[in-house]
Amino acid sequence: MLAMNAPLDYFLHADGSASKPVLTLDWVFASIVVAVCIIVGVLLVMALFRQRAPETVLPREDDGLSWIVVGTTLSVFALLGMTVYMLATLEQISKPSRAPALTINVTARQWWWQVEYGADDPAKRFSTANEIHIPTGEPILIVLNSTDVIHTFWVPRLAGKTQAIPGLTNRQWIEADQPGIYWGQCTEYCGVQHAHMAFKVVAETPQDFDAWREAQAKPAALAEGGGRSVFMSQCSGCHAIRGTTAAGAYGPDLTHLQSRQLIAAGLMTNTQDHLSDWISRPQELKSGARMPNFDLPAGDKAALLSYLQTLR
Ligand code: HEC
Ligand SMILES: [Cu+2]
Repeated sequence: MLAMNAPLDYFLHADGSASKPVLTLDWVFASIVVAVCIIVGVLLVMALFRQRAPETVLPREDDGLSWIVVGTTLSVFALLGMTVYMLATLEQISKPSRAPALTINVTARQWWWQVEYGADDPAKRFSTANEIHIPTGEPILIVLNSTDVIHTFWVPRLAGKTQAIPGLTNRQWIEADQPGIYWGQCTEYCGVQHAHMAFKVVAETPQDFDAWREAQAKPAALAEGGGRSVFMSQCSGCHAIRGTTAAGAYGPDLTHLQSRQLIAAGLMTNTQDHLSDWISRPQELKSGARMPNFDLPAGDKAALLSYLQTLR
């Protein structure tokens, strides 16, 4: 039932200009480190097996000094070179080549990601969760905050790690060359459900992105029926549904819940059964999550579930 199925090698690829220089740096550094280990190993084995005539006297004082000089010089140059290369890479990825086309506010929370898209027109602003859509081929600015503890935002294929710290705003830019789904994960231990704090970056063509954005900005379709009033009485304190009076900001915005493929930050796929299970026992599925178990009468539960299905 776990929906986190990021490919295992997801951190060994780079798909945008914020991550490519870092991946090259990784491989260069890894090669140097492995080469040094091999050289040291070979020298050690050679020294261990070197035969010395039994009558040999202890080495003279200057014996071996030239090797020390060679070794030290090589190390100094290698380390210096690596430092310069690393600083150059950091500089290269510190800023995108042109101003970001879009700014997305991401707030890390125990244990999910709130994702907000701003707009000059208040009617076009919206909030979603755990799924960040971006257009391809454009640098995107992620403005990071946290409401509780320190988390770390990491989409390995698109950029390096950036901390989300309460009371501090950090910035990270990302860019995807090709449409695709790029897995992200909180990479700073932030409590028991740290491992279940995943998210997805969905990169799509600018046209697809605009269509998505337009659909998300719309309020929820009007739905009457019992389910809506169950939602208003039980859930609206924590969850917002734009177009209704539900304006809770403690949990994910559910206006377009059905447009998301996963729920509870990558824990489960978004199916009717999983939603039903999630509402009944979040404390068993994601123990410690900030949503209580709901033991609703069967009729209310069924009505609530069909109401949730209307949130497309
Ligand atoms: C005390 C606040 C609170 C109440 C009340 C509450 N929730 Fe939640 N809900 C949360 C939080 C916090 C999360 C995020 C949990 C996580 O992923 O760690 C959440 C997650 C969810 C999700 C998954 C959304 C997503 O995109 O991942 C659904 C669906 C949901 N709640 C439905 C409901 C329903 C239906 C009710 C009413 C029966 C309800 N919630 C009541 C706090 C609450
Ligand atoms: Cu976290």
